[in-house]
Amino acid sequence: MTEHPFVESQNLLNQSEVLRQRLDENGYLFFRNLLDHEPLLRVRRQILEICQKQGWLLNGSDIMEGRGRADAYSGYFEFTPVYRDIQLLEDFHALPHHPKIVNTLAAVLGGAIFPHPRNISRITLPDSLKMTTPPHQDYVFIQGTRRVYTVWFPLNDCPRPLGGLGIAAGTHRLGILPTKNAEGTGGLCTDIDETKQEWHTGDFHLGDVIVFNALTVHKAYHNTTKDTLRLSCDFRYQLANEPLVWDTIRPHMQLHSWETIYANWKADTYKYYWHNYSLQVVPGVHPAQVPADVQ
Ligand SMILES: O=C(O)CCC(=O)C(=O)O
Repeated sequence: MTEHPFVESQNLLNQSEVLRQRLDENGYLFFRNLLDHEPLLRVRRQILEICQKQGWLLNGSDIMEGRGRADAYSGYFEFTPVYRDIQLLEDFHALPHHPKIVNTLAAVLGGAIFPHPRNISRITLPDSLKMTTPPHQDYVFIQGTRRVYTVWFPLNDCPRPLGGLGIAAGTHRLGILPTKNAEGTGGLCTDIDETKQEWHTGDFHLGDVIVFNALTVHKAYHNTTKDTLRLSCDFRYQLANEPLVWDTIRPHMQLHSWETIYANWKADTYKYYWHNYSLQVVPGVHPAQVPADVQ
């Protein structure tokens, strides 16, 4: 297994052709300090307030430190009360529309961008090795088009011990790979030899963003801290004229209807925004049933 620091692309933001070539070559783009901190910290605070209400934070700690209990949840049923409240947050659902993300992707992909509304936030517990996201391709979970891109960023500095991401550079060129059942988020992993990949990784700082193709194999690292929660977001984007499946326009995990999610929002800007697009919706299948390309 070889490891390589992320190739940084923030100096190429006004050179979309070079960015496109780099994305085609490595399967990802990493930008330092792309996003202003204020909206990220606002969402961080709101998520941590929900965690605190649920008793997940360590007593007496400053809320923004995100110091949490390693045993805060042990499965879906204990996780959902918190995630249900996160999915109601207007500021969380506004983040994927950040102009720096949308404009960068529009320039790189060369057309109008559709941000998926199925927004995901993650809370990874300290010392929770079994929950770490295994190596996988997002395509099997998203489907629709192979030209769909994940934008991932942490909601605070995320040095390696807090569990950042690793990208198996160039794996998007291998097509859809076979999957197998696995422990950890998603429950499925790509059936590849991890030790033979060139893993690109590094410490994330607040505001850093990684963008990768849905066929790029990636994984999380263990949160090995004793008492710190790792908070992150993953949002998905594609060209508006490419196909997508119905689940893409449903709330993540479908814990609420959109109507419930919108009930207390102050602004209408992002409510049902996909009605303004002529989307091409195609059928999807269970992730385990997505056929691999013939290798
Ligand atoms: O944050 C994680 O643990 C996994 C993120 C991921 O796999 C993704 O964004 O597709």
